[in-house]
Amino acid sequence: MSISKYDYKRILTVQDISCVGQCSLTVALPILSACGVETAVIPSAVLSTHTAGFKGFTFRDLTGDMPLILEHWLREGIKFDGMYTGYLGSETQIDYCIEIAAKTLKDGALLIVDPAMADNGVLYKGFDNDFVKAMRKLVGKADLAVPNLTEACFLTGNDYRETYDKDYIRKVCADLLALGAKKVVLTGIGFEEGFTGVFVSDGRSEYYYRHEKLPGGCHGTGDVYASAFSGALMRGKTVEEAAAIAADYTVLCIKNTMGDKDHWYGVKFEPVLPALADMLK
Ligand code: PXL
Repeated sequence: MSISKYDYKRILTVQDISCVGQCSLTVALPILSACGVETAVIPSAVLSTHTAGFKGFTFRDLTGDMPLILEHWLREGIKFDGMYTGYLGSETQIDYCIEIAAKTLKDGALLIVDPAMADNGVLYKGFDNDFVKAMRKLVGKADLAVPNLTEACFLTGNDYRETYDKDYIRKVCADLLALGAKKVVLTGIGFEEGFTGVFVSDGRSEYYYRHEKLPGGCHGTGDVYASAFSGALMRGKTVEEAAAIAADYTVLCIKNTMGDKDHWYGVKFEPVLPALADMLK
């Protein structure tokens, strides 16, 4: 096998570890590694499982470790080419993420924010309006904000709709950009029966990538998408290319999981990781 040479980048991802459930760090770390990107992590909390469907999960908050980790990294002069934030557990963690980004990102590095906090019109268990308000600040610092439509509506105060036209989506994007985000990658946006897609806008230009809509929702697809998107960006793909690659990979993951009733808690993303690596060649 030949050794492939490319611009090798280091990304930091900050999110929880759900020990079982195929989401957050147990998805981000393998996907970013498969993309060929050095990945550093800050686990913001450790849960026995994710919170969407399991009962009685444990939750160990690691907020107190975040400033200590940052202090050590500053002493070591550790810097990153990118930072990707996912599910965070509190307003304080959001503030630490803003500080970590300000102090550890190299010039020109990208801050990618997935405001993982809601889906299907409702906030996940444990989140409230104060958290949404704090998340607006982090989204405002993002080079790339990667929300689904529910998250985008909570962030901007727009009514969540199941059906809509392009002008509604343009308004939601404009309101996200008004928070300060430089570019928005809105996931799960469908204008036609049987299709969904990704809508990308920076207020000057827009791009829409349509893909198959598969029946039934799968938990964890937002984390799969944001991880693959971040990995593809770190591999030098354009935002539009990365948005499309991440969509194609997420569809593959869902197809690989559909029909397995025992696997309701996440997507079987591992068997199709080689396809993601191929898309980045
Ligand atoms: O997939 C997002 C996610 C991440 N981490 C935890 C969650 C969820 C969604 O419910 O509960 C702990």
